[in-house]
Parts: sequence; C-alpha cells; structure tokens
Amino acid sequence: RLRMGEYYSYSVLSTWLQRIAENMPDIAKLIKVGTTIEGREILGLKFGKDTPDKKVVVIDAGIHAREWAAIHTASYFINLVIFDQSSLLENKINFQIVNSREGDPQIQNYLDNIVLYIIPVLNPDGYEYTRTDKTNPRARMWRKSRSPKACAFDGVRNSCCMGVDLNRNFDFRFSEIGASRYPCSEIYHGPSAFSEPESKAYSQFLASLKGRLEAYITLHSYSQLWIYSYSHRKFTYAPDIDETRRVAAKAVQELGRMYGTKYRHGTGPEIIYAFSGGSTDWAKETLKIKYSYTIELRPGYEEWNGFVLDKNQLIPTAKETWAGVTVVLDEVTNQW
Ligand code: 0X9
Ligand code: ZN
Repeated sequence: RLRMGEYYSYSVLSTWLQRIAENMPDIAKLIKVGTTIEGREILGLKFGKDTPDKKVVVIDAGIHAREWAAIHTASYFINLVIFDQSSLLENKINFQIVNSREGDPQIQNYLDNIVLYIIPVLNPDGYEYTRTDKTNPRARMWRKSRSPKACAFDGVRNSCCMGVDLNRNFDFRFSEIGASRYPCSEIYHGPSAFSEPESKAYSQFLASLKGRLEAYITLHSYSQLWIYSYSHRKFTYAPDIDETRRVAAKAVQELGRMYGTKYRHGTGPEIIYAFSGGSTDWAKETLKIKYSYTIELRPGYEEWNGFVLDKNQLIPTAKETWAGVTVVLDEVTNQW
C-alpha cells in the first residue's frame, strides 16, 4: 500500500500498480494503454469482473503534467477500491468475520455491477519532467507532453519548442478554438488530431469500450469546476444535456457536503472558456457516452498558482472528489 497524502514518481506509481495486479488478481488487472514518446508505458488498473453485458466507467488523470492533485486523487481512488476489497478478501480467506473490517458495501456494489478502469497518469513523460523542478525550477509548471521540438514562424522568428497539449489533440473540432498552432504555446494542439502516441492510444482504448462505456471522468486541476459538453461553442449541447446537468448538480452538491468546498458546474464556455480538441468532448460525441465529465479540483479559480497544492489538502481533495464521483457511479450502477 502506498501512503496517501504524498506525491510519487511515475516509476513508484507504476510498480505499485503492477504489485496490486500481481497480488490481487481477483480484484485488479493491469492494463497497458500504450507507450509514450519517451517510451514509458501508460498503465492503469481494471476493477470488477468483466462480463460482456457490464457497463464500464473510466476515470483518468494527469493528461496535464503539472496537475499533481489530480494524479494523487486518482491514486487515492485506487487505494480506496483495493483497500476495501482486500479487507473483504482477507475475511474470506481467514473465515474471520469477527473483529475485521468489512469491505465497503458501496464499493462492493460498484464492482459487482460495473467494470471500473482507473488510469492515474495519462502523460507520464510530462509528469516526470515536472518532477525535475529541483534542478530546473520552471519545469514544475510544464503542462504538455514531451514530444520533440516542432517549429513555426510566429511573425517575428521561427520558434521551436517541445510538447503538445494532449487535451487539444483529440479529434473533436480539432484546432478550431482555444488551441494554438504554435509549438511554443502551452495549448499547442499538435500537427494533426491524434498525432501524439498518448492521445492516440488512449482514444483507441476508449473506443474499444464503445457501447459499454457509460461514464468517462477526467481529473484536472484547478478551479473547482464540474464541466460537461460541449466546450467549443456556447449553447451547444448533446441531446441528453438535462440528464447530464442533473447528475453534475447532484455531484457538486454531494462533494460540497463533506467540507463545504464550492464547485460550479456547466459547459466550458458557460463557466470558463471555449476550447476544442479535449478528451471529454471527443468521448461524448464519438462514443455517445452518457456521462462525460471534466473535473477541475481544488483550489478555487481565485488562487494564483493552484497547481501546487499543499500536501495537507491532498486527502481532503481526494475524499470530496470521490463523494462527487459516487453520484455518477450510483447513476450507472442503478440503471438497468
Ligand atoms: O484547458 C483545459 O484543458 C482544461 N483546463 S486546465 O486548466 N486543467 O487545463 C479545461 C477542461 C474543460 N473541459 C471541457 N470544457 N470539456
Ligand atoms: Zn488540465
């Protein structure tokens, strides 16, 4: 078990995921989404017995390198699921129900009824780069992937920079709005949709679940927002927007009940800004997912540099987010 409330390197996280899968094969399976530009494996865990009729929920984090609180939150979710499950297993093995903690019946219910995937770091190259901040102070604020330099004439000179904003590289209204064609921009969308191995592999992974994928949640930071489709233009919604809104409203209410953290919900242009090429919009449109949410975790938008979240806020952030996420999981598990 990893002690929560800390930040870990990608290699520690990867080993942790592998160990969980090795030691608890009945609970978790290791999944390999793909390989990054620098050769790292994008790993995740699959929970719940897979039968073809079961609905699937996918939760990811870390598509943006500097959003460490999101990566911690996804790791916390994994810990939550395996801890409750393993205590349940121990009970079974030891035939010792007395004195030992029962597995959380709510989590047990999820795993009986759905297949849950958690991928804690979609952009491990970027994440590892942000962790070199001891020697390179600017690295902590890196957002993009670490793809090789690309160049473009910006009106003054030919500028070359590394990295693509993977959350602008999905094939949903690619390059239309809120994205840049200049490689030195933080929101550089890349040369073409799915030009990057990370976003391409991930889209193929999600597409392989088409028809069964009922909810897709991507964790970001920060601003305390619960965002749904579509983001490219105001007043542009999917047909089931009322249901989407209803569940989002309920989720932020449930989230706030724990510590009073205030979230707002809405589409991108309603509550922050318009942009295109993001994962949730692509998933909503292409895979026709019912619940497709981007969650911007703590702190609030008034904070100046909220990407660096104090360690003592990590566990509360993860806990309240789980409370919100359970609203979505409940909708999926209780709908037949
Ligand atoms: O710009 C982004 O990619 C997200 N914000 S962040 O500060 N984490 O970079 C915005 C995601 C908004 N999502 C949708 N409007 N779908
Ligand atoms: Zn982000």
